Amino acid sequence: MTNSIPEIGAESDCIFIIGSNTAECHPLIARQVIRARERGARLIVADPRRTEMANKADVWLQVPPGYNIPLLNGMINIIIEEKLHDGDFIASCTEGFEEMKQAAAEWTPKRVEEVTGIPAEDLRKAARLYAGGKAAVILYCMGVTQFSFGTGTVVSLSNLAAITGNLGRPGTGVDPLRGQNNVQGACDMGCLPNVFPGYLSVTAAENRARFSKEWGVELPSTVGLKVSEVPEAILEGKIRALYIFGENPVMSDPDCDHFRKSLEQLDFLIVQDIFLSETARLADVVFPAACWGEKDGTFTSTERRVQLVRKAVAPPGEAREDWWVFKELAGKMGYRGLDYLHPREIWEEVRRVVPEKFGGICYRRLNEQRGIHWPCPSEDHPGTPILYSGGKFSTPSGKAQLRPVIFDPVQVPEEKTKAFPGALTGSIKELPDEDYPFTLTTGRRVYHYHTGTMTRRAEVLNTIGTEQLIEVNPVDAARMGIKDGDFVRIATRRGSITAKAWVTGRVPEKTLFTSFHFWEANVNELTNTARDPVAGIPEYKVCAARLERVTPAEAASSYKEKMEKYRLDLVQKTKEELERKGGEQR
Ligand SMILES: Nc1nc2c(c(=O)[nH]1)N[C@H]1C(S)=C(S)[C@@H](COP(=O)(O)OP(=O)(O)OC[C@H]3O[C@@H](n4cnc5c(=O)[nH]c(N)nc54)[C@H](O)[C@@H]3O)O[C@H]1N2
Ligand SMILES: Nc1nc2c(c(=O)[nH]1)N[C@H]1C(S)=C(S)[C@@H](COP(=O)(O)OP(=O)(O)OC[C@H]3O[C@@H](n4cnc5c(=O)[nH]c(N)nc54)[C@H](O)[C@@H]3O)O[C@H]1N2
Ligand SMILES: [Mo]
Repeated sequence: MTNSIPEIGAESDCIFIIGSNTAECHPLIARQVIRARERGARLIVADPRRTEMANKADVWLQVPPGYNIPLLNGMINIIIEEKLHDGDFIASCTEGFEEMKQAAAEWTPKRVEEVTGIPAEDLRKAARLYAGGKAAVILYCMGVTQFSFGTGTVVSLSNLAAITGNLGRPGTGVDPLRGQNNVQGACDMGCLPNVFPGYLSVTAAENRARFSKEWGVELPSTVGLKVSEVPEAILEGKIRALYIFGENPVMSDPDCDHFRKSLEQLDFLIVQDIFLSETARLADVVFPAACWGEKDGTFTSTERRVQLVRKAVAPPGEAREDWWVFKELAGKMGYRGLDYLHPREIWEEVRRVVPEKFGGICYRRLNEQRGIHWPCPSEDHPGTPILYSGGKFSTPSGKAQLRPVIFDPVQVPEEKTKAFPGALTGSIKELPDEDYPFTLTTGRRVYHYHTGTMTRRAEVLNTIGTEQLIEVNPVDAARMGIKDGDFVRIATRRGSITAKAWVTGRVPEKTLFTSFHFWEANVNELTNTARDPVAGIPEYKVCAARLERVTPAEAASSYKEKMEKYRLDLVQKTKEELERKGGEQR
């Protein structure tokens, strides 16, 4: 996030939520939005589904899955045309305005309405509200990024914020709501294929020298693979062994059957997890890990705030802290550089090697206050809740780079890419057709977390969010004779799943929504592996699907099939148990 969470509740007078089901996925941030509303702040929501936040909005833009770029270019266009932009900020703090403006110009309100169905008046209202705010903030999440053109859409958002001067001040900003408790920290520490800790590129010799000096080894100068590139690399024989920790890709990766098949080709698979996940079941070696309440260390939240976590209970059985497992394994392979005694020593190394970001964040201060926002270069520095203060950016020129973003649902014509050489482009990789007439979009429910390894073990959550549901619009349901609670099958070019229909106006016509929380009906058997060329993120949020009603008997046979696929060991165990019991009786 460019700005901090409390600013939303205290300072923002316009909040634009796009592609985020904030109430279900970031309930504490949703509270800030509600606080702001109580102060009179205005709310714009762009989401294909009528989410809780959409219900509370001044304007709800019901964008069809995949059409964010026309919507954003449309808003930019209106703002410039109605002279609502911040000319001073554009002149002194940005570069590339003219080209960006020309690329957006084709998306007149009328054209946006024709292509997306969003009423031109609603788009105008949204543009005026956003540009009219003194401090307007954008909150975005996976409904922006999980497309083969996610990077382009994020660039559109930063274009929108920059032309209205909504950066570098309290209550403004572009805030990606990060997902996991420590995904920000993992990225900060270099759990990415192209950077060392502190986002220092691996391709720059001076960066390699900095880390080599500390670690005493030569470091590779080439960028590694992104998660989404791993299955192909395995199938091509480029990867023979894989070490997975804190991830359950057999359930969470797109077209997961494909992922699973690739794992079978490995010579060796290690999985380190706190539970025996669907992926861990396929491993040669499983390292049981300690969970968050069982270890010391730091987590960095979505607002770049480094916080201490403290061990409350001892890990059960043979479970060990992740860092300890890495240390032991490195030791067995002859490297002693990870021989720390406590996570504090690891953090001290981070401070020493990347002082420009973390130098001033020490355990003493973290103990005294509730976290510090990086960058924080020295112990007398208060931390940085707001990035880009005074309109100064971290680019070589110090100015925000505005970039043209062009979109066509089918394919961006060549003359357009030629006309805008620096442009980011987007098109949807799988549009509905005769065979697959629905648009399928996927995501989360409030009761469960991702692949359910943790939340499906929590009794209370399991009694509320008991089963997979497929959201179907009442008009489609009536046409197809589907009643609420009937069993339905969704099929795409990659596979099929069966679950109960939830007939609801939350989803638009011809659109289906469901989650990846349930192995017995895992939507990732259906999703598309097309991915963003820059970020590598897959197009989880849109693919073409077919829907049909099925009988309870067909649903039961589908359940059995998935049981055998994901829980083969359990099936085997039950069989053995039955045989043993049978034997005892005899
Ligand atoms: N309860 C719960 N909370 C969670 C998680 C969880 O599993 N369960 N996971 C955490 C993680 S890691 C993450 S990344 C976040 C994800 O948080 P979110 O991104 O908020 O959640 P999603 O359900 O993936 O999708 C958000 C919304 O995107 C919308 N959407 C789909 N297509 C489009 C589109 O083209 N345009 C727009 N504007 N919207 C679109 C969907 O209708 C949906 O409402 O949640 C975090 N919080
Ligand atoms: N269709 C569809 N698919 C999606 C998405 C979507 O919106 N739609 N969203 C994507 C997104 S944003 C995300 S973040 C991914 C999430 O995908 P995953 O990260 O694969 O899903 P999780 O279920 O969170 O898996 C985390 C694993 O870590 C384990 N774990 C928890 N704590 C610890 C620990 O301290 N140490 C270790 N070693 N293990 C631990 C848990 O038991 C669990 O098995 O899914 C992606 N997949
Ligand atoms: Mo995520």
